[in-house]
Amino acid sequence: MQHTLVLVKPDGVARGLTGRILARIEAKGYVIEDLRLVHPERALLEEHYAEHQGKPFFEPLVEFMLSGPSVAVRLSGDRVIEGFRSLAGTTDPTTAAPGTIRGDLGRDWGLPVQQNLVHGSDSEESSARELALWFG
Ligand code: DAT
Ligand code: MG
Repeated sequence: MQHTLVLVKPDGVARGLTGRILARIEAKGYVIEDLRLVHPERALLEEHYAEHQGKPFFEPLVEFMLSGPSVAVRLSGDRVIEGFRSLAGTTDPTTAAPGTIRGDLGRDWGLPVQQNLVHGSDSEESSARELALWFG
């Protein structure tokens, strides 16, 4: 059994898609073990996205994540780390496959790619680190 951190990012919360996104996660059979609405501080986001520091999209990404609350979810399930990333679709909503959260619900008309609705941890190491950051 694995755990992962899922975030419904500020665009997903602002567009009122939290329920639809959580419904897809639950329909897949994953278990919501904890859930909270978070107004993150810059320091939390800089740590969360530490691997991207120095990249050109880092600052716009952090600013976007500061633009409103996110819903943080602690999920459990068999192979949930790769399973959720598969459900989310690839990073860019324009090319994310239909049937995925980003592919079906992500807006792709001229919006920056960081507005892609969800985050999911990408390894056991990052899920442990990220769950500690968002849930303490
Ligand atoms: P993912 O969220 O699919 O794990 P990532 O970890 O590579 O993607 O990047 C984190 C976020 O940063 C991603 O959700 C959107 C944004 N991002 C990634 N690559 C980008 C790029 N080339 N230009 C703008 N934003 C980008
Ligand atoms: Mg990532």
